Amino acid sequence: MPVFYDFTRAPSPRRARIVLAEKGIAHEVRQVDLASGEQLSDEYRKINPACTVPALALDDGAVLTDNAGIAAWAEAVQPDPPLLGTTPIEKAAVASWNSRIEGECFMAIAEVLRNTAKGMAGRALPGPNNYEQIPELAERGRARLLHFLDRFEQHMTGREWVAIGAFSLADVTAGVALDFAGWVKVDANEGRPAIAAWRARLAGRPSFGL
Ligand SMILES: N[C@@H](CCC(=O)N[C@@H](CS)C(=O)NCC(=O)O)C(=O)O
Repeated sequence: MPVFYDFTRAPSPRRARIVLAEKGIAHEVRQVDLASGEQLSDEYRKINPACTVPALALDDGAVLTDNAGIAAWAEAVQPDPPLLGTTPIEKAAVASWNSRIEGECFMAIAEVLRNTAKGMAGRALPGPNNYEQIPELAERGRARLLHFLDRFEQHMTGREWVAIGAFSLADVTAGVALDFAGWVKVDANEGRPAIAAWRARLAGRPSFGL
């Protein structure tokens, strides 16, 4: 059975956790304690040299070391329910929105958090190398996040799901990202009724409670 390397509180493994749950893919869970730096231990580096979670170790010994790989693998081994779209144009829309949300929203939040949190001093980026915090990046990240949310509210107005006419990976990424925005004290629902209604739909899915 695949082994899923997780840290329950962190947003990135939550994305993969939701995908595995939506697909009904059985797996064992091992927690990697990011709070105590276990991701940097020699033992975990052997599993994922990038020192990040999520990672998914497959039965044949292959290790998938990021959300992109885990989602692609999950869709291939368990096509139902589809999360990456079914027609060519749907697949393009899901990939495009997923990439935009990662770059314009997820990364903007991470910029704020990682460049301000005292516990992340010297660890402004995840991974095997240490980087100092740059306070200006936190300011820029907050501005980028707020601009993204305003564009996203316009996009979600009159829509049920983010990328296509059905729940997809883009909803997973965006839903987790907007919960993560709470970590930097941004309430994505405030003054944005379309986002609030869509998040209420997401909250009704058991996978989002994991
Ligand atoms: N590209 C990775 C990013 C994963 C990532 O950044 N994970 C964070 C937790 S949210 C991490 O492992 N951080 C370790 C650290 O901060 O040292 C993915 O999405 O799969």
